[in-house]
Formats: sequence, structure tokens, C-alpha cells
Amino acid sequence: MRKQDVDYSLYLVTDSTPAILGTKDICQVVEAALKGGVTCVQYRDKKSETGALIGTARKLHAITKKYHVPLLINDRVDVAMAVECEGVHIGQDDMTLATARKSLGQDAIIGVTVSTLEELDTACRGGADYVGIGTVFATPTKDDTKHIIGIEGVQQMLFYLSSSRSKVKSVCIGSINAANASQVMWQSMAKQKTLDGVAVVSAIVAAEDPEAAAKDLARLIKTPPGFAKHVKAEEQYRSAEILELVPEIIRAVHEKKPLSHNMTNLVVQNVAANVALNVGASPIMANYAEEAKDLAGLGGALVVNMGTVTPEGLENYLKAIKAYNEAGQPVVYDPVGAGATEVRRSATKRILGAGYLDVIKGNQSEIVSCTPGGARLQQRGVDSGPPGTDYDVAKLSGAVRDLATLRKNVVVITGTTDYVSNGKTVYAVGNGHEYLGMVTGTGCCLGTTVSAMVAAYPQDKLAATVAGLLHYEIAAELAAERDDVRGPGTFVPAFLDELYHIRMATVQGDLAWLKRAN
Ligand code: 3NM
Ligand code: MG
Repeated sequence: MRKQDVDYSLYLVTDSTPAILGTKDICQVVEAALKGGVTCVQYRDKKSETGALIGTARKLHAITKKYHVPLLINDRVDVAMAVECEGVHIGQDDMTLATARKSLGQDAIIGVTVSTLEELDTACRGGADYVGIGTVFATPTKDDTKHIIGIEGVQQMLFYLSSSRSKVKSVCIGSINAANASQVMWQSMAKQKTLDGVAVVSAIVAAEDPEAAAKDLARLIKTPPGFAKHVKAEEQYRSAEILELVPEIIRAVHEKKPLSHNMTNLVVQNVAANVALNVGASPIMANYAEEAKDLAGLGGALVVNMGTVTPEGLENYLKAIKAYNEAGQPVVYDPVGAGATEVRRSATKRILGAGYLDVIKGNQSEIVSCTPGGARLQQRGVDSGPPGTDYDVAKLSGAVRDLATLRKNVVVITGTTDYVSNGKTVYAVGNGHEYLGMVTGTGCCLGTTVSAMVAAYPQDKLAATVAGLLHYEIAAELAAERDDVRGPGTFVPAFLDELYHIRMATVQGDLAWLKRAN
């Protein structure tokens, strides 16, 4: 077997502790896992004496050879040499890569654990064959994990491997299992660069039936997750093409009357429900996540608005996002005040790590807080940007595009001009009225509007989001210009009227309102 040809897609790391292995026999577990489809095996045993290690490694090697799968030994170059297996895996606290290479030679496979970009860089330059990126999610299996890096951390590593045109292979590790394998593989992709596989311990070793568990995982890592089915990150648009789709999208909402499931803050419940009704959706304000599975089955979209986040609320958001992801239904995330407090920063991080968010919508500082580098920015209230920042147009459109590229979704920055991107095209919308900023909840209700659009028109979420923005902001202009509107107070009911009128006009083929799009 040439080491360039090794398949890392389902990488099994063994564990001999009773808590994970139970009373099973390690060799039987490995053989069952190989039958199920494991493509690479690492023998990891931190406790046994050298003699026992060599004895077990020999037996394992006889088994892996039957399946033409490489056997690597964790840490112990001496054991690998004694049994003449295919290589080793070394951690950051183990023997150096250079020393291992010197002992084992060029043909041996040497993998290195990395959890930071510096470690990755060192491993690549040092001639590692593959890297084990971790720890993705907190795991009880390894008691000395240093960094929990999440899917975004994995993605940053893949960005690095992609930009440096590295040939080093990669797997990720840390609580990967059947529930998240497909999501991790798919969502960590950066610039077309994907992980070569996932590494698991307990998902196979602790399973009652390791063969079935391996079989399941082998299938899942090759299957895109349900929520990926409508993602078209590669789409490139001209403005005119999106505008042509707007009436069709508004009509789709009118005809399908999609559910808009809002997990939103205390301030906007009522007005958000009214906005949903008037753009043609069917609102439900349901903050209890146990309902999410049933609601996700009704074909609508979820809005997670963290305007009044609480510990219990956060757990509900995470569960609901999972339910919608599993059902393949869209999620709109509104990171209200994301940079304002430590609680919100950490809630944002957990929500971003919880699953796929089809649309992220926020003001400048909220969106910046969702970017990997933006977490430390201090934001003042929920309605203001961080002090001393002067975002220019290039920066804003760059920020939406970068975040959308990273997350393979649609990102909206609202402001005097709104910027919307799917990672390729950045679309600017200049509509709206200052009254929208003078009453509470209007930003949040835009999230509700967008949820209706993406639920009714999931095949093109960029166009659906733009349609939502135009419907919403042109309604605000029309309302503000009415003779009976004298300020923010009279504006709100007029705004609901105009949302309704735009929908009905569009359904009847009257598109005069859309001429205001700019
Ligand atoms: N290395 P499970 S995490 C062996 O982050 C190991 O480097 C890790 O076990 C790292 O799949 C880990 O049961 C244990 O969560 C992974
Ligand atoms: Mg180690």
C-alpha cells in the first residue's frame, strides 16, 4: 500500500479503557469495525506496558492487513517499529515529528494532532502525512483536551491547507458521531477543500454493534446533510436577475402560507406575528424546543432571535436549530446584540456551532461579532455599533461575503444600505425609512419576513432574502409617505397596511411598487 493512497475517510482510534471498550475484545471490535467500513486504524492505549502493547499491536496488524487498511500506533515509535506496521500518530506532547521520521523513514505514515494554526503550520512544514484536527467538540474520551475548536476551527485549518496548496491529509476528532458526522464534513469545507475524513473513538468502540456503527458512519460521511440540499453557494447573479424573481417569491409566500416559527424576544412577539401575517406567512411564537420537531415537519422556517436570551432560552434555540437542520428546513438567525455582553458573545458562539444557519441577519456590529475575528469587539446597546469603528462600504461588503463564504449561507448586514451575500455576489439594498429605526422590533421583524421568503422559496435563498428586504423596506417607504402618518407612532399600523398591500398588488400583477427598488 502506497501511503499517498491511504483512505482516511473513516479513521478508527481505539480505546482499551473499560468505560469505552466495556467487556468487549479489542481485536474483535477492530475487525467488526473494518467489516463495517473503517479505512484506517490507530491503536491508542495510554496505560499498558510495552510488552502488552506490542502483543496487541501484532494481533491488530494481522487483522488490518487482511483488510488492506493501515495500522498506526499512538505515540509509540518503538512499538510501531517492533510490529512493522504502517506508522504512528503523535500528539503535541509526544516525541517530535523529526525524531519519529528519522526512526521510521520516509515510507512510514506519520500523523500529528493539531489544534492551532501554528501547530498545523509546523506539522505541514515538518513533513506530516496527515493531521488530526481537534478537539472539535468536548469529549469525555480524552481527559486532557486543550482547545475546543468547533466546526469553524476545523474550517480555518482547511482554509490554511487550501491556501498553502498543501497535500497533507486531514481528519478531525472529538465527539464525532452519527448525529454530526455529515454536518461536520460538509460544513467545515473551505474553498472547496474538505476534510479527508473523521476520526472516532467512542462512536465505534463504545457501540453495542461496532460493525453497524461503522457502516452507518461510512455512509453518513459521504451523504450531504439534509439542510445542504438547497444550498447554491456558487451561484453568481446580476442585480436584474434577482429583481425579476422578487414577484415570484412574494407570490410563493402568498400561495404556500409557510409557517414562520419564531423563537424571539419579549419585545417583538406581537408585532412580529402581525408582520408575518401580512407578508402572507403563518406565524407561531413558540419558545419551547420540544415543539420544534413537530413544527419543523410542517415545512416552514425557524427564526432564532436572541434579543432577550436566557440560559434556558439558549438551550431551546440549540435544540430547535438541530430539529430544523434534521428536517432540512431553513433557519434564520438574528444575533441581536451579539457583541454587547459576555453572555451574548458566548451564546452567539454556541448558536453558530449548533448547526447550519441558512440566513444570518444583523446590524454591522452584530455581524462582525459572528465572524471568527470579531468575537472580542465591544458593542454598546443592541442598536449601536462598536465605538470608534467606521466601517466603509468595502469593509461591509467584504464582511458579509466572507462570513457567507465561511458558513455557505446567506448573510445580511442591515443599515442605511443593506448588504446581502451568498459568498459570491454581494447585493446592496438602499431602500427603507428612518422610522424603522425609531420604533422597537422592526429589525427583528425583518428576520421574520425573510423566514417567510426562504421557507416559500428555498431553492434560492439569496433571492428570497433580497425579496424579503425589498418587500419590507419599500412598505416602510410607502407607509412613511402617507398623509395620515405623522411620525413613528402612526407609522407602525400604516406599515402593516403597506406590507399587506404590496403582497396583494404583487399577486394581482401590479408591480409599480418594485420600481422603487434601489
Ligand atoms: N484526541 P471520541 S480528542 C483521541 O483532540 C482523541 O486530539 C483528541 O474520542 C484530540 O470520538 C480524542 O470518543 C478522543 O469523542 C475522541
Ligand atoms: Mg498523544
